[in-house]
Amino acid sequence: MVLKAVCVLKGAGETSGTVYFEQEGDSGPVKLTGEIKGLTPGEHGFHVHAFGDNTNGCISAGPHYNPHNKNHAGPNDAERHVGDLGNVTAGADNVAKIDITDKVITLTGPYSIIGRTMVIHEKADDLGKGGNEESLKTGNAGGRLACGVIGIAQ
Ligand SMILES: [Cu+2]
Ligand SMILES: [Zn+2]
Repeated sequence: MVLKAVCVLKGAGETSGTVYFEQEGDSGPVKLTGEIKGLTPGEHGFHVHAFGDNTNGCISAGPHYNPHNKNHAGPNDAERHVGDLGNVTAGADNVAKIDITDKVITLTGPYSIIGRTMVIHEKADDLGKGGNEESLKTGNAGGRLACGVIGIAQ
Protein backbone atom coordinates (compact mmCIF):
# COMPACT_ATOMS: atom_id res chain seq x y z
CA MET A 1 0.00 0.00 0.00
CA VAL A 2 1.28 3.46 -0.91
CA LEU A 3 0.64 6.31 1.51
CA LYS A 4 0.35 9.76 -0.03
CA ALA A 5 0.42 13.27 1.39
CA VAL A 6 0.56 16.78 -0.03
CA CYS A 7 1.57 20.21 1.20
CA VAL A 8 0.75 23.58 -0.40
CA LEU A 9 3.21 26.24 0.78
CA LYS A 10 2.25 29.91 0.92
CA GLY A 11 3.65 32.96 2.67
CA ALA A 12 3.45 36.73 2.97
CA GLY A 13 5.71 37.27 -0.06
CA GLU A 14 6.25 35.80 -3.51
CA THR A 15 7.30 32.32 -2.43
CA SER A 16 4.90 29.41 -2.96
CA GLY A 17 5.04 25.77 -3.83
CA THR A 18 3.60 22.28 -3.71
CA VAL A 19 5.27 19.21 -2.27
CA TYR A 20 4.06 15.62 -2.76
CA PHE A 21 4.98 12.79 -0.40
CA GLU A 22 4.84 9.06 -1.11
CA GLN A 23 5.69 6.12 1.13
CA GLU A 24 5.63 2.44 0.21
CA GLY A 25 4.22 0.52 3.19
CA ASP A 26 4.70 1.48 6.84
CA SER A 27 8.48 1.48 6.96
CA GLY A 28 9.64 2.52 3.51
CA PRO A 29 11.49 5.76 2.86
CA VAL A 30 9.40 8.82 2.00
CA LYS A 31 9.87 10.30 -1.45
CA LEU A 32 9.27 14.04 -1.83
CA THR A 33 8.70 15.68 -5.20
CA GLY A 34 7.33 18.99 -6.41
CA GLU A 35 8.63 22.53 -6.67
CA ILE A 36 8.90 25.81 -4.82
CA LYS A 37 8.99 29.08 -6.76
CA GLY A 38 9.79 32.68 -5.91
CA LEU A 39 13.13 31.87 -4.23
CA THR A 40 16.46 33.68 -4.56
CA PRO A 41 18.94 31.42 -6.42
CA GLY A 42 20.89 29.12 -4.08
CA GLU A 43 20.17 26.97 -1.04
CA HIS A 44 17.21 27.34 1.27
CA GLY A 45 16.57 25.39 4.48
CA PHE A 46 13.62 23.01 4.23
CA HIS A 47 12.15 21.37 7.33
CA VAL A 48 9.12 19.78 8.93
CA HIS A 49 8.13 21.95 11.88
CA ALA A 50 6.27 20.65 14.93
CA PHE A 51 2.76 22.08 14.66
CA GLY A 52 0.14 22.19 11.93
CA ASP A 53 -0.77 25.66 13.12
CA ASN A 54 -0.63 28.65 10.77
CA THR A 55 -2.82 31.00 12.82
CA ASN A 56 -0.02 33.58 13.07
CA GLY A 57 1.59 32.71 9.75
CA CYS A 58 4.54 30.32 9.57
CA ILE A 59 5.77 31.33 13.04
CA SER A 60 2.93 29.36 14.69
CA ALA A 61 4.38 26.15 13.25
CA GLY A 62 6.86 26.17 16.13
CA PRO A 63 10.37 24.68 16.07
CA HIS A 64 11.67 21.82 13.93
CA TYR A 65 9.79 18.58 14.56
CA ASN A 66 12.02 16.92 17.15
CA PRO A 67 10.16 14.20 19.10
CA HIS A 68 13.40 12.52 20.23
CA ASN A 69 15.05 15.64 21.63
CA LYS A 70 18.14 15.69 19.39
CA ASN A 71 20.30 18.51 18.08
CA HIS A 72 19.69 20.01 14.66
CA ALA A 73 21.73 18.44 11.84
CA GLY A 74 21.56 17.44 8.19
CA PRO A 75 19.34 14.76 6.64
CA ASN A 76 22.20 12.25 6.37
CA ASP A 77 23.38 12.59 9.97
CA ALA A 78 22.61 9.75 12.41
CA GLU A 79 21.49 12.26 15.06
CA ARG A 80 19.09 14.88 13.74
CA HIS A 81 15.66 16.32 14.22
CA VAL A 82 13.06 14.16 12.50
CA GLY A 83 12.13 17.29 10.54
CA ASP A 84 15.62 18.00 9.20
CA LEU A 85 15.43 17.71 5.43
CA GLY A 86 18.43 19.96 4.74
CA ASN A 87 18.32 22.36 1.81
CA VAL A 88 16.65 22.70 -1.54
CA THR A 89 18.41 24.66 -4.28
CA ALA A 90 16.77 27.27 -6.47
CA GLY A 91 18.14 27.98 -9.92
CA ALA A 92 18.42 31.26 -11.85
CA ASP A 93 14.69 30.87 -12.63
CA ASN A 94 13.98 31.19 -8.87
CA VAL A 95 12.51 27.68 -8.79
CA ALA A 96 13.68 24.78 -6.61
CA LYS A 97 12.76 21.31 -7.87
CA ILE A 98 12.19 18.96 -4.98
CA ASP A 99 13.57 15.44 -5.29
CA ILE A 100 14.35 14.04 -1.84
CA THR A 101 14.18 10.51 -0.45
CA ASP A 102 14.29 10.39 3.33
CA LYS A 103 14.41 7.38 5.68
CA VAL A 104 13.56 9.22 8.90
CA ILE A 105 10.29 11.02 8.24
CA THR A 106 7.19 8.85 8.00
CA LEU A 107 3.53 9.25 7.00
CA THR A 108 2.27 6.71 9.52
CA GLY A 109 2.50 5.76 13.21
CA PRO A 110 3.11 7.89 16.31
CA TYR A 111 5.76 10.07 14.64
CA SER A 112 3.86 10.74 11.43
CA ILE A 113 4.48 14.16 9.88
CA ILE A 114 0.86 14.43 8.68
CA GLY A 115 -0.77 17.41 10.36
CA ARG A 116 2.56 19.17 10.85
CA THR A 117 4.01 22.01 8.75
CA MET A 118 6.65 22.21 6.00
CA VAL A 119 8.65 25.44 6.03
CA ILE A 120 10.93 26.89 3.35
CA HIS A 121 13.47 29.39 4.68
CA GLU A 122 15.13 32.56 3.57
CA LYS A 123 18.71 31.27 3.95
CA ALA A 124 20.75 28.11 3.67
CA ASP A 125 20.64 25.59 6.52
CA ASP A 126 24.19 25.10 7.87
CA LEU A 127 23.18 21.54 8.92
CA GLY A 128 24.35 22.02 12.50
CA LYS A 129 27.92 22.82 11.44
CA GLY A 130 27.74 26.59 11.97
CA GLY A 131 29.71 26.53 15.22
CA ASN A 132 27.16 28.41 17.33
CA GLU A 133 24.23 27.53 19.54
CA GLU A 134 21.59 28.52 16.97
CA SER A 135 23.16 26.16 14.44
CA LEU A 136 22.20 23.21 16.68
CA LYS A 137 18.58 24.43 16.85
CA THR A 138 17.68 25.94 13.49
CA GLY A 139 20.75 25.69 11.24
CA ASN A 140 20.69 29.51 11.01
CA ALA A 141 18.27 29.25 8.10
CA GLY A 142 16.68 32.63 8.89
CA GLY A 143 13.12 33.75 8.22
CA ARG A 144 10.22 31.60 7.07
CA LEU A 145 9.31 32.48 3.48
CA ALA A 146 6.39 30.10 3.06
CA CYS A 147 4.79 27.14 4.78
CA GLY A 148 1.86 24.76 4.66
CA VAL A 149 0.27 21.95 6.63
CA ILE A 150 0.96 18.43 5.40
CA GLY A 151 -2.31 16.66 4.65
CA ILE A 152 -3.52 13.26 3.44
CA ALA A 153 -3.65 13.09 -0.36
CA GLN A 154 -5.92 11.00 -2.55
CU1 LIG B 1 12.59 25.28 9.30
ZN1 LIG C 1 16.39 20.86 12.80
